[in-house]
Amino acid sequence: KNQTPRILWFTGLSGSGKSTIANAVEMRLALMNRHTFLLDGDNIRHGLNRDLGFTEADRAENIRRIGEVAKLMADAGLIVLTAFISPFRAERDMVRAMLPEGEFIEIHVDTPLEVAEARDVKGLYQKARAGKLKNFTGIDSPYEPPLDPEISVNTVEMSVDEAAEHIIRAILPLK
Ligand code: GGZ
Repeated sequence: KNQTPRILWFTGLSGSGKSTIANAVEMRLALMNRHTFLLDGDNIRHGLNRDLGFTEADRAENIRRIGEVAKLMADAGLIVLTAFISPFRAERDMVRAMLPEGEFIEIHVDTPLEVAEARDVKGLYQKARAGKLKNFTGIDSPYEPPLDPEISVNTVEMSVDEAAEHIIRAILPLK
């Protein structure tokens, strides 16, 4: 496949490992002298999208804005990595449609709900099960897994480093 990756779009459940793996991929790209930028909850949901919550409409708007920002950064010459749950196919496909064929790389961080919930690094699943956190993805808000992602990583079988290596190999050669 002749790909020129511009946006590496990570999607998966809360606690699936999106940010961790995206960081590991970004580090490898930096070692290859690529200019990158990682968009994640820390720099988007606390800033540009601080007005948005977790209703379906707000999540859709969250992803729409992230897509527009990622496109601008890609146009500026960066390889953009995004790490958001991005639970809906429609919004992921909308971003895909903004770029020429082969420039949008959808990466499914395929961690089963049971595994993410068992890890529960931030205790959010416990809160969601207790009804203290509403509209939680996988509990009482939907996640639509990609049907045909460019890349899928199984975090049960792969370590963070193995997943990052797998992703780098899949996007080579970089132009
Ligand atoms: C899902 C939530 C929720 C609800 C707060 N549902 O594990 P985290 O903490 O660090 O990642 C989750 C993050 C999800 O934000 P995104 O912008 O990636 O979501 S989306 O793409 O659906 O718009 C979680 C935290 O925010 N969080 N409430 N109700 N995750």
